[in-house]
Amino acid sequence: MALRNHPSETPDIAALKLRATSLRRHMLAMASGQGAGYIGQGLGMADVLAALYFHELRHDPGDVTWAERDRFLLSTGHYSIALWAALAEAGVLPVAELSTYGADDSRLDMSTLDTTPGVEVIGGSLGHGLGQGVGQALGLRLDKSPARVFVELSDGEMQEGATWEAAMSASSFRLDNLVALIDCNGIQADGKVVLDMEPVADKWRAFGWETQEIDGNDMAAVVGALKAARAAGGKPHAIVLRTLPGRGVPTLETREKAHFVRVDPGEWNDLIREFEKEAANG
Ligand SMILES: Cc1ncc(C[n+]2csc(CCOP(=O)(O)OP(=O)(O)O)c2C)c(N)n1
Repeated sequence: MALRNHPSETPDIAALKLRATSLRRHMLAMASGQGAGYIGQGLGMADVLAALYFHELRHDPGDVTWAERDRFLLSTGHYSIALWAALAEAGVLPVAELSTYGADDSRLDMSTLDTTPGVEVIGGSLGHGLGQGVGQALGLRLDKSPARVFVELSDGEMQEGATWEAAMSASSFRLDNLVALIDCNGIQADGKVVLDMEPVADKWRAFGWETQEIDGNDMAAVVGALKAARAAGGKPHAIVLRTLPGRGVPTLETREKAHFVRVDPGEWNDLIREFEKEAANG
């Protein structure tokens, strides 16, 4: 069993940042190839995905059904562009296949399909990831498995009752093998998050979760929070991630509508040039 990742006490932050840059590069190539994509969110979550797939998760890219693997559940299916980039970078999917993103018959849909290797749940209908994560965490505990479950969910999904039913269950069942990664990017479709969810961290604490709140685009902070979430203690862990949609591409960082980006072919080239300039400056 060749395990690519084992969380070490001395993570290589510089190498993880380079992975995040690589994920962003893959995402821009995918979206420009298709002419459109849910890229704002993906760019915002690139640092977290890099930290997970290249540091925190115990997984085997050569055997995505390994029973003891840590599970990563992407609750927001439309963030699939970020997952495809991470799975390809990790060696689960061929990098060449990324160019099929969003095309008819592609395995790399604009929303997740559970037939694609490395996908744990379908996330097209929002608000169900955390409940599925609770079920998986319970099942793994019953099996006495060391595997942990990481569920990504969005600020928009916190407006769905099912999320809080799951949150209540997780603390009631004392699921300390469960980590919620809450992407607070401040947008919900083509506007700001509709309902005021603040104070987000206090809500999770009130539901019995061990809660941290960090800058989700600060690699050292992400790795540190994931490390802290390894502690058992009878409570599920929530990490509230403040991320910037479009992170790494200034025009997208300041774009009012960053949910679904469709621009002209020439403009994609401009965005890629901007990204490479930023990436070169570190
Ligand atoms: C149950 C459900 N309702 C509505 C939608 C349609 N929908 C797709 S993405 C989206 C925006 C959700 O906002 P958020 O989850 O915060 O994601 P972001 O805006 O950051 O992409 C909506 C409403 C859906 N996929 N599932």
